[in-house]
Amino acid sequence: MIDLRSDTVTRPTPGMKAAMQAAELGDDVFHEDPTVNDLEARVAELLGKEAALFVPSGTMSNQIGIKVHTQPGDEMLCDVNCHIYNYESGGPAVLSGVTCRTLEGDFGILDVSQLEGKVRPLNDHLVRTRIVCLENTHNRGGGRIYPLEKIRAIRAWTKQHQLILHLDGARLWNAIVATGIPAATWAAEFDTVSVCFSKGLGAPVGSALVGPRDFIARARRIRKLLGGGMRQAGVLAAAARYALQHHVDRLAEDHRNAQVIAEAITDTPGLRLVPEQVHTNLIFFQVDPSLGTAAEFAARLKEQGVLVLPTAPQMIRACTHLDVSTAQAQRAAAAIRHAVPRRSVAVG
Ligand code: TLP
Repeated sequence: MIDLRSDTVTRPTPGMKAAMQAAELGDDVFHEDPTVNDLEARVAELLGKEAALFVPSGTMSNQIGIKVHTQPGDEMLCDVNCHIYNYESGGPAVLSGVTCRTLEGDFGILDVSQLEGKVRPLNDHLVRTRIVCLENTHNRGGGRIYPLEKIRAIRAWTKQHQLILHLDGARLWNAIVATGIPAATWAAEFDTVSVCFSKGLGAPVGSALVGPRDFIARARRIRKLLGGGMRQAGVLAAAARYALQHHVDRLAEDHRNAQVIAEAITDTPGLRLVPEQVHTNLIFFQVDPSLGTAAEFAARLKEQGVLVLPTAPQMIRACTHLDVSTAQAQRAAAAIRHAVPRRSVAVG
């Protein structure tokens, strides 16, 4: 099977497993796991922040971030399709008592003009506008990369209004590789950043939350509260460290493979890329109802050994990653072309 459902489906490589096996371990709740400590130091340095916290998932990382930054009754501003609002089980409401005010981004990308006028005045009746969350690359935006100048304009605006700016950078690595803009340049615009090792980087588990030292100390406490204090977590941190060392630059291959699949979609009548351009490793496409539903189309691809993810009645996501070779991307492209019945062409 060629599994294009998500870049979370990768399995640790032999090199990664060897690194996990060799990891020096201790009890991380006592701050005594040398591998976790080393990973946290490296990630903080890479992102140009004072400190980092290793956590089990991107969801926990984002939600700890929101909880530390807010009080119940606060409000978060975000794009309507962002992961934090849609796919984290209502975390801001459940865990932090925070309401979300959503804005219609352009495939996930907000312009500062959309934020203007959205800060609520101080008034006993109103929620307190407290935090803005962005996502880069944007998952439901089709893997879109946030233009740095747009982030900078939003940052200037959040500073002006004394709001927190948090980044869900689950796939920030893809943006770094696609643009050549270093991690620290992106992170400099945010108070806090969450990054994942378990997406394109291919680690089995793990994310990191980075920010100022006092923020991370408070985040550590919330991680414990949520049951995310892990003991000999170095076995997982070793995988993340290996991924950082070996699997960042190769994301360019995933982006090239995504183009191979995108081309097949563009060439195939009845299928349409949404958005029309694929910039990183996520490919979203619409299935014309004449070809059936997204689920039916996905079932036809499955018969040919390709798994994709229906995300709406007529929408599908495909995703390239570490466990998809160029030859497999080409096979998936051929399967897509094959899954659409050829129209008979009148001859003569
Ligand atoms: N995304 C998963 C699903 O939850 C949709 C996927 O397959 O893409 N931020 C972003 C932008 C994400 O895409 C994800 C995972 C997360 C956060 C959450 O990470 P985990 O799964 O580690 O909690």
